[in-house]
Amino acid sequence: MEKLVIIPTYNEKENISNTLQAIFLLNEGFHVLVIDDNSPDGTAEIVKDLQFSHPSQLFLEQRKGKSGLGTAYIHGFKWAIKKKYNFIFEMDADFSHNPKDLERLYQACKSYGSDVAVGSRYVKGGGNVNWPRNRVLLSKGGSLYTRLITWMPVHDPTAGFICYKREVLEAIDLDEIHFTGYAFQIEMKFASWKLGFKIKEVPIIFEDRKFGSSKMNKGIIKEGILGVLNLRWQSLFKNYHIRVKKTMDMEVASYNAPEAMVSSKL
Ligand SMILES: Nc1nc2c(ncn2[C@@H]2O[C@H](COP(=O)(O)OP(=O)(O)OP(=O)(O)O)[C@@H](O)[C@H]2O)c(=O)[nH]1
Ligand SMILES: [Mg+2]
Repeated sequence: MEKLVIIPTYNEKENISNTLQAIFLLNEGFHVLVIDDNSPDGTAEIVKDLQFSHPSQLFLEQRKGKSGLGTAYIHGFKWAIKKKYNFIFEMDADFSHNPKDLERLYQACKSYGSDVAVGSRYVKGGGNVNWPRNRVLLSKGGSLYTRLITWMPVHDPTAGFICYKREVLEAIDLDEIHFTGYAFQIEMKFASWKLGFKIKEVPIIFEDRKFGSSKMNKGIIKEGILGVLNLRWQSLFKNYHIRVKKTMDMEVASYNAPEAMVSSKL
């Protein structure tokens, strides 16, 4: 179990099939877990059809309704840890993230010593293509704001194309991550950084989606603005790094949980 790409989906019927095929065509041994929130457009049915041709590579988790990108990833991270994948990726379904870049993110962690590799638009060689001016401004402004407040040394803190070593996700108490949108992406990097993990930015070109519609909304922006302040406050006065660090007791509890369930059934 080496590499798992987690893709959250909500109404991505125009994109999901091509995205999955593009990942499998790489022939680099990536497994994919789609987390679908009961998309009314039938995204999950398309994934199920593809599972017939990729039974040992493609997995699907279906949730009852739209609960946000953050909780979808937390669900996927827990699934990946349980299955003992070594490298766990975040990726959008809408081709904004080029599947061909997956291998460079992987190599940054596997061969060049990073714990977290961030596909970054705001380092040399990276950029945005076809994104409306207001979205670029929002993204760059948000990155600057996050860096000024948190002092986190990441140029693209809202990026969502990422490779984590399993050890990073195991070290974070995932039940303590409550944000759902951009703030979720910022907090995952912030927690990794606060726990002392090495973050490396790998340049990527981010392209605006051609099909389907954005799930971006004002609530996500508001959560981002307040969330960054909250993270800084907690790290200054509330021992953030202790709260977010998974303790040995928790590890033992989650390790014992399945056995406890089995014996109670017996
Ligand atoms: N499971 C799940 N997936 C979601 C949810 N919201 C968004 N997604 C997926 O998360 C990924 C990113 O969402 P997008 O709407 O593309 O957000 P974005 O990339 O910030 O915005 P755009 O650039 O405008 O597309 C896509 O694959 C979406 O289908 C959600 O509530 N649940
Ligand atoms: Mg998108």
